[in-house]
Amino acid sequence: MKGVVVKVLAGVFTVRTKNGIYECTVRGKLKLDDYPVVGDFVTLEESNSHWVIKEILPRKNLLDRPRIANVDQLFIFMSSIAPEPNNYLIDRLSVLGEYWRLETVIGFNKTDLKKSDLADIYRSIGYKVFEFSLAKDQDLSEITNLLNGKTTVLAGPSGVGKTTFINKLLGEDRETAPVSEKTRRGRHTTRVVELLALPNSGYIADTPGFSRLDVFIDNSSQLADYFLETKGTTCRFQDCLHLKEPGCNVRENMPEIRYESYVKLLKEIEEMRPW
Ligand SMILES: Nc1nc2c(ncn2[C@@H]2O[C@H](COP(=O)(O)OP(=O)(O)OP(=O)(O)O)[C@@H](O)[C@H]2O)c(=O)[nH]1
Ligand SMILES: [Zn+2]
Repeated sequence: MKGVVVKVLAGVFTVRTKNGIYECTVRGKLKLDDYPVVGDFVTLEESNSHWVIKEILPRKNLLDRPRIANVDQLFIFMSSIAPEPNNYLIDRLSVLGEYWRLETVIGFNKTDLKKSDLADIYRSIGYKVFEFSLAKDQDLSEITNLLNGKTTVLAGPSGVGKTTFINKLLGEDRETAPVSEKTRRGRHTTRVVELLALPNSGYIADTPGFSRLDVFIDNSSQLADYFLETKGTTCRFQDCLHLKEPGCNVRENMPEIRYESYVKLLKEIEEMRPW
């Protein structure tokens, strides 16, 4: 039987299959690297009347912190106000999205309170940007269509409305947890990553901590490649970090606030280097 690991907690692997949810263990002693992670496609077999993960199918990708495999899409989730959107956070997340080759979309919630100042900038760069209000009875089908059939990670600061969004998406289709999980803390406080099955098809994961992810690009000259607006632009200078060189066309392709983030990220990466 095949399935997808939707949660890992205390050695119990929750696997969703066509026939329902199974709580599984792994076979014998595995090296830590061989353990299944959330998002893994696995095969199961029954052994002594309980279910065991027999095999992990090849991964398309593996994000770390949080560890989650086979991610298709990154949904950068902000609010236009309360809290104010943090463009530096958007930029580091968008860099991660490019680094992991994820489809990346950006959403600004709470447009009932304020129109987003940043939406047009990210649109001009080439990102798909949504502005919406979860407080209103707004049609979200454009967004839900984009989530269909994919595994999406939701990343954004606290208070922007991620939980409200997920509850709205799942609505009455929200699955109840298996009996043995009834004592778990609510999802609001839970700090483990969990894939939630969407009503049609696809999964979404709220990713606590994802926004804190370090940028782990070890060659600073590559950083600009992860800025979408520089795609297809080759700098006319060799070994250019696009900092001071007059006439650097990579720099010219970045909107000012993106360029500021680029410089800040570059500094962060250089400071992380042990040499
Ligand atoms: N005005 C307004 N308030 C909203 C909207 N969407 C959500 N909220 C409110 O914003 C607050 C935070 O929403 P949550 O869904 O808990 O935010 P979150 O991103 O999950 O935050 P954490 O759980 O801390 O990660 C709640 O009081 C929501 O009712 C909106 O579109 N407009
Ligand atoms: Zn340059």
